[in-house]
Amino acid sequence: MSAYEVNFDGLVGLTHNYAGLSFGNVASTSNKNAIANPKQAALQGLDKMKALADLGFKQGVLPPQQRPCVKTLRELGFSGNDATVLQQAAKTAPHLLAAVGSASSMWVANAATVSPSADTGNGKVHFTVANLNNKFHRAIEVPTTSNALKAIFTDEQYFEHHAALPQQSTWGDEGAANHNRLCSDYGSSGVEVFVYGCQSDGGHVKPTKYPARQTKEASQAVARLHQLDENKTVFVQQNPDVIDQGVFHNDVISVSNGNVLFHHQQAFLHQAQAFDEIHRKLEPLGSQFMPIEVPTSKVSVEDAVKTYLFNSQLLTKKDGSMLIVVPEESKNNPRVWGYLNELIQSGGPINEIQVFNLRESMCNGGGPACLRLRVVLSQAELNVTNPNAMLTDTNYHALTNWVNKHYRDQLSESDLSDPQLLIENYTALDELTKIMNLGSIYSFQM
Ligand code: SUG
Repeated sequence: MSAYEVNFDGLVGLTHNYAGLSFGNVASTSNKNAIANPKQAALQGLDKMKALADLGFKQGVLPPQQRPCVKTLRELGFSGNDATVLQQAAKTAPHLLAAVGSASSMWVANAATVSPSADTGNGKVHFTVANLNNKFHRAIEVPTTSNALKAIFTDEQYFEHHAALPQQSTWGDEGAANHNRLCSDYGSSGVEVFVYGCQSDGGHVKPTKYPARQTKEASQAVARLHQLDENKTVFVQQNPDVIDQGVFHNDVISVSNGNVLFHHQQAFLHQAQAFDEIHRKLEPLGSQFMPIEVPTSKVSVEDAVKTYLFNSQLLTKKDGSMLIVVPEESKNNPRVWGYLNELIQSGGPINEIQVFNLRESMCNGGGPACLRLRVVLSQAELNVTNPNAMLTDTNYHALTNWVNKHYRDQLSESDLSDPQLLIENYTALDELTKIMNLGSIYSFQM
């Protein structure tokens, strides 16, 4: 059965800022207090979407969330009208205001884990919203993410939505950022590879400096929910040493597409054993596993983290060869750029590079792959997907105008207590709801 990989990119929200909220994510911590440009951030994201759509790739959009999330501040005991809640939080708990003000839902690789219908027991596309338990500012994304996915993939005949796993560290789940799928073609049954950072039941190696955000228990629960066949599922531990060097999600050190797994030499623990299992499970599905390994001698883990070489997108072109989409930071590093040019001339499946300026997102540790959620859809599934969530020319212009109309071009953490910013958010999101035909996914009243 033929199918498409549709990349749904997160639209950057109006409060995009640098608050240093993600311990273990080097870019987030080191850019704390920098001044952000939300308008430019959103336009940079839209430019990537448009360029890829123009190249013929199917491209969708996921909406941002209402921020600052006054509702969460109220749940934490702040009261009065919205302006009072914001001002009190700014005065007595600025870290909470920063957390509820984050635009982090833009990194939709962390929105959910998605299994295509070709892999699941009941033949539906399965979505499990990630609980993002390791970071408070991200855990509060869950309800709106769930509403948004249901507003886009509504038809219950084709789509099955699962609630996020319980909000407790045993079940720490970061969604598709730690999930790869290998297959011969998108519509055929594939091998789903779940990468975890630690095992909660103790006694196992784990990082010592930075947190492991994905647990094995969570990955196993998602595989059960999605009714995946154990002969087509692999669980692999990420190398704890690289987590301690800033690889906070697996998509910072590896990326898959088709039968290819582009990865760093130090990406996984027991790498050879894991690859052997992938190979064994993929072969009966008619596909030869093709790992492309980047040696440390050519690209260090530090360079991988700085340039996001592996937070790239691998996209299959019409002729079957692959395009690699990298952020400008990869081009600016001579070792990484040298490697990439060698790669595309090596005669392998990846033969073209596209470079994008995603600087605003990159400064918070979000590259091309963080900004997208891959959803494999058959033609029938695509036909029942909310068409307003697809990036057509018309939608691109509507969204660009919307950003230009509503977004500020400068924002710092201290602006989050401005009640006017909240009103700007509500006004903009109300309009976006109509552009994207989302219904009432937000809880504010206009
Ligand atoms: O969860 N950064 C995000 C970046 C997520 C990147 N996603 C993937 N690799 N898939 C995070 O750490 C920083 C926000 C701040 O510091 O203001 C932040 O949340």
